[in-house]
This record gives sequence, C-alpha cells and structure tokens, in this order.
Amino acid sequence: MISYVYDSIRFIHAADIHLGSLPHVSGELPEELNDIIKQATYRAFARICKKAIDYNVDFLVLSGDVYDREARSVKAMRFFNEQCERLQKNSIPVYTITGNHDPLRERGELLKLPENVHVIGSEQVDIREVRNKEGEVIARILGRSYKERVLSDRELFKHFNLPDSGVWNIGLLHTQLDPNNSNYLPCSLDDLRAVDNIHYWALGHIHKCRILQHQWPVVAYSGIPQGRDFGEEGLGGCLLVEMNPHRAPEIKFLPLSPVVLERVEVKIDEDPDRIPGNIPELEELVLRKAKNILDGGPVIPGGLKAVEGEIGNIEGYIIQWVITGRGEIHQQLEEQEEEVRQVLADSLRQRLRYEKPFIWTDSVLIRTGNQLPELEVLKDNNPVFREVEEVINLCLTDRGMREKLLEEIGQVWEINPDHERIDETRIQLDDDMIGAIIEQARQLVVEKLVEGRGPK
Ligand SMILES: [Mn+2]
Repeated sequence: MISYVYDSIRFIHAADIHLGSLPHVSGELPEELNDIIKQATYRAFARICKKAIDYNVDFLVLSGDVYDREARSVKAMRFFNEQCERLQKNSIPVYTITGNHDPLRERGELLKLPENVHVIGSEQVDIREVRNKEGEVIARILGRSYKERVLSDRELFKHFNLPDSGVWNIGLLHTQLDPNNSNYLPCSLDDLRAVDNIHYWALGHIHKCRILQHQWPVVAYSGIPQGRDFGEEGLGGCLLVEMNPHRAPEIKFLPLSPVVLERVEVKIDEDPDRIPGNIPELEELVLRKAKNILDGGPVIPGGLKAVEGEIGNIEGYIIQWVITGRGEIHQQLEEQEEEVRQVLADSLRQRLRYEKPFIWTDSVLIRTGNQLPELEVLKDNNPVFREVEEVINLCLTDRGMREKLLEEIGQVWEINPDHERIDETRIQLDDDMIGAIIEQARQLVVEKLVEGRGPK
C-alpha cells in the first residue's frame, strides 16, 4: 500500500541547458573574457545545482536539451554527472526528459549516470514516483523523451492520464506548443489545460521564460539559462516552484546567466538639446547607456519577480549597440558607416572591457536618419503627407494590404515559425520586423518627399 503525502513541495524547473555550446560573439575577445564565454553554459548549470541545494528543494526537473548535440561531448556529460553527484549528496533527485537536440540513444552511455538521475523513457509516457525519506510518495513525474530529432505524436498529451490527484503530478514536455508544428510535439495550451490531474506542466524547447498559466495547472517555460545569440538575448534562469494545497502556486525566477547578451538602442535625439555632433559625443552617449546598464542591471523576464539578492551574479554583458534617431550627424555617419562602426566598436571595447561586470561591444549598428521638419507641420501644409500617412496606416492594420505587401517583399525573406529549421540564407520575418520595415519605408518616403521639395 502506497501512502501519498499531499503536502507542500518545492522544486526547480529548468530546461534547454545546451551544455557545451558557445555564445556567439564578434570581435577578437581578450583571453580572460573568452574563458568566461566558453564556460558560460557550464557555469549556468552549476548554478542550477547550487540553487537546488541552497533552497533545499525536493527535486529538480529538466525538460529536455540538457546537451546541445546528439553526439554528446564527453566533457559535457562528465560535468553533468559531477554536478548531479553534488545533488545526490544532498538527497536531491533529478528527473529529465531528452529533447530534439539530445534524443535518447539506444546504445549505452559512455559514462554511468549517478543513481539520483532518472531519465524518462522514449517509448511511451512514463511515470516516476518521487518519495521522501519516509518512503512516502510526494509527487509523480510524467514525461516522454525524444528518441529522434522529431516527436510528432499529436495525441501524446492524452497519454498523461492518471488515476487520481491524491499527490502532486508534474508533466514534462519538450514542445513548440503549436498544434500545427509536427516536429516538436504538436499540442496547444488548451490541450494541456484539459488534461486532468496534472498540476504543473514543465515545458522546454522555447528558449524564453514564459508563464502561460499561473494557476493550476501551471503551464511554464523556464527558458534557456544561458543565451547564445541576440535571438536569445536577456537574462536567463530557472524557476523555483512552491506548491501548497492551500495556496496558489508560487513561482519565482532565479537568474543564472553568467553572460547576458543584449541589443541596446541608443537614440541620438533622445534629448533634443544634446544631439551628438561628432563621434566623441556619440561615444559619450553610448557610455552613458552603458553606465545605466551597469547601475540598473538586466530586466527579469516573464513579468516575474526575482528572489531578493539573486541579481549580481552577472560576469559580463555582450552588447550590440543600435544607434537610431535623427540629427545632422546622420549624413557623415552614413557616408562612412563601415569605418564609424569599426572605430566606435574598438574604442568601446577598450573602454568597457575592464568594468565589473565587463561590457564587450559585439558590434555597432547605424540606423540614424536625416533631421526632418515635424510630420504634423508637414501634414498640415501638404495633403501628400496626409496621404502617405493613410497608406502607411493601412499597411500596418489591413490584413489584405499586408499580405499583398509580403508578396512583393522578395525572396531573401522568410516567415518560418519553426526556429529549428531556419534557412540560414534568408532573413526571418516576424511581426516586429514587418512593423519595422513599414516604419522605415514611411521615414524614407517622407525624407525623399522633403528633399524633393528643394530649398525652402
Ligand atoms: Mn533547446
């Protein structure tokens, strides 16, 4: 006879560690920074294990892609095992499924896993029981690992069936959460909500932290602990979850990334009285932004709160500065764009690399524009500008117009919601990008019209 304990439990949900992969950085990195970058994914995982011990959790769940490649590196495996042994010494079990990046191999592992690590099978939905020291079941973990690089079972979620809810039930899924995506476990948020007796869906695969449902059943992506490019920018971490039968679930974000990648906009006309007129002034403006980053720290994702005192483990930032706004300096920046970008990047690297945390300038992009008369004034004086405004608004809001526009936009662009199968030779077109293109078109048309009017 199994006795269930339906008391409060505490666990950590993490996913997509991608052990051994490297953040992509431009420029010749000094050796000491290079070492930090190389170690970043390892250190992020070591931090997960340290947090598990510090917060005395009942168990740790990992929702797939612990490793970056099917051919797992021995170094990464050894590191994973060593860290899990630390957890074993503290009586913390680890439950993991494999994802599309590290599907379960049929042949044996090169290294033996510590006994506290439980890899959930790939043949069907498996159920594992978590017991306390008294041998009572405190939770059940359900999941299914990837056997190949794809898992297409549209009905898989239906196999997460349980006889009762007398104990906490946690479902592990590595999914795109898109019913039409047949590669990465097609299902919808509503599908998961409808499954009886699951209390927490611990999801992996999407690399951004997102809580899709805060109440039972909780549906959450913990995100990637250490981002590797600007598509995975911002602070990464894991989720500390506390479930109590008498209260709403408590979910807190634990920051982990040793290195934070960020794209930062620097608007030259942010303060109209201090628009930079030369490169040193522009550099000063970027340095002020850098100081704000060092003083303010990164933004916590998912609208969550970080646990107090948890910020401050960041060793450095990799930043792409995007210079925008309008001013007279635009003309010169445009004429010598390549050199300006190079000179600014070199100088910023030298000036910010010794900060604590360090700031390494990945690159500088110039997206400035000519100074223009106020659009409102233009519209008042000339109906052509009013018409431009109308067309632009139509492009932004009208579906048919937008589709027509997309047909015209050319073959270098691609709309592909499957981020694993992106065509590297094409530019990805999402809603933000379409909006930005339309906005730039507006600027260009207005600019050309103004210039075409000749001297006033
Ligand atoms: Mn992943």
